[in-house]
Amino acid sequence: MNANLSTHDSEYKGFIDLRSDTVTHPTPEMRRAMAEAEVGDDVYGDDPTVNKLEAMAAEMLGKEAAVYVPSGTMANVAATMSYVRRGDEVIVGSRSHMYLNEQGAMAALCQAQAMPIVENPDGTLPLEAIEAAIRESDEHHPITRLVCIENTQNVCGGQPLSAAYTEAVGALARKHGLRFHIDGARIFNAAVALNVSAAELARPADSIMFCISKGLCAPVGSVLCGDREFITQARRARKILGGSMRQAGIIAAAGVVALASMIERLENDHENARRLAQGLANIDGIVITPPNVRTNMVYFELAPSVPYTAGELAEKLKGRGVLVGPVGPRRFRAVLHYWVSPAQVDRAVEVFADSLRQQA
Ligand code: TLP
Repeated sequence: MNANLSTHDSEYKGFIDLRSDTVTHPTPEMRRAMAEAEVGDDVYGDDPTVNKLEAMAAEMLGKEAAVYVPSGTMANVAATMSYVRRGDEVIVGSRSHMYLNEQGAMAALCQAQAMPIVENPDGTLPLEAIEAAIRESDEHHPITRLVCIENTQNVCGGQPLSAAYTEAVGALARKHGLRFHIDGARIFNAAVALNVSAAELARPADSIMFCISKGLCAPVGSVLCGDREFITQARRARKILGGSMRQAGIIAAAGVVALASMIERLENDHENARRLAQGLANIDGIVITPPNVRTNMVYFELAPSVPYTAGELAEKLKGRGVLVGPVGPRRFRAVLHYWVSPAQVDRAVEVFADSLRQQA
């Protein structure tokens, strides 16, 4: 582990907080950068710190331009809104954030409909299924406009999607004249896990968004990247969505620190995720699914022998200082991040083991 930027004991009211990487606080370096940030009115393009964050993001993702938005959800919605016309269809994963967790924004805000495709266990959308979903030209049909993938794929286990797979989706999109967007909320986790650059993972796509507010520890926001023309459209979409901010350099400053210094250390979170998975796998009553942990997420289930639901167990764990999110009646997700140290991982495993022993 990188000693300086490894992981730190949680500061959150004494809890070991495994609910998400969205719970991360800014680091001391970020707080200093925020206090000292140069700012201006970003709607006039006058905020030097926002401009710096957008320029760094565009360069790191290998795109011409970028726009800073308040959330990952807004980044996905602004991207979709920039591409589609009323009644168009969007090919998207059935377990993706864009399909499951954005309140149907594709329909509600973009006037498009989703064509959900069931993911493979590794988080990829089968290429044949994507191709089969593309509508033939017929006046009865909507027009297929856009294909979206999620990298890492959260609900499938934080799975990183390879550059070769992304290339294949890009080739399919080009062949059929579709636009291609990546929800790369955790693209840097994927890049670190696969040992490739984020730009390589983004290259075949017209646009990609990533979050600075998750494993990278900045407090607010996401960055949407693409070519200049697309970003002009996305800025318009951000405006109508109410996401244009003024002296946003205060929060963008943390993003600049994140991009400069918080990426390589994500490997520590992946190592801690494997440590947690190994610890949990040794406890009677816990089944890790999928068994291979690739990035910073660990999904697991209670064996049928355990006489409690995930919600009931989560309450007991909370009473003992461990916060973990139930994601189904018997299923949990634990997410590792900067504010969980290896010692806290071991402590969390102990608390799980004890709580399940008491229940037996
Ligand atoms: N994910 C959150 C929850 O909303 C589920 C989490 O705790 O994982 N894309 C992906 C792949 C995401 O996981 C998320 C957030 C978003 C987009 C949205 O980002 P925000 O929360 O900034 O709107």
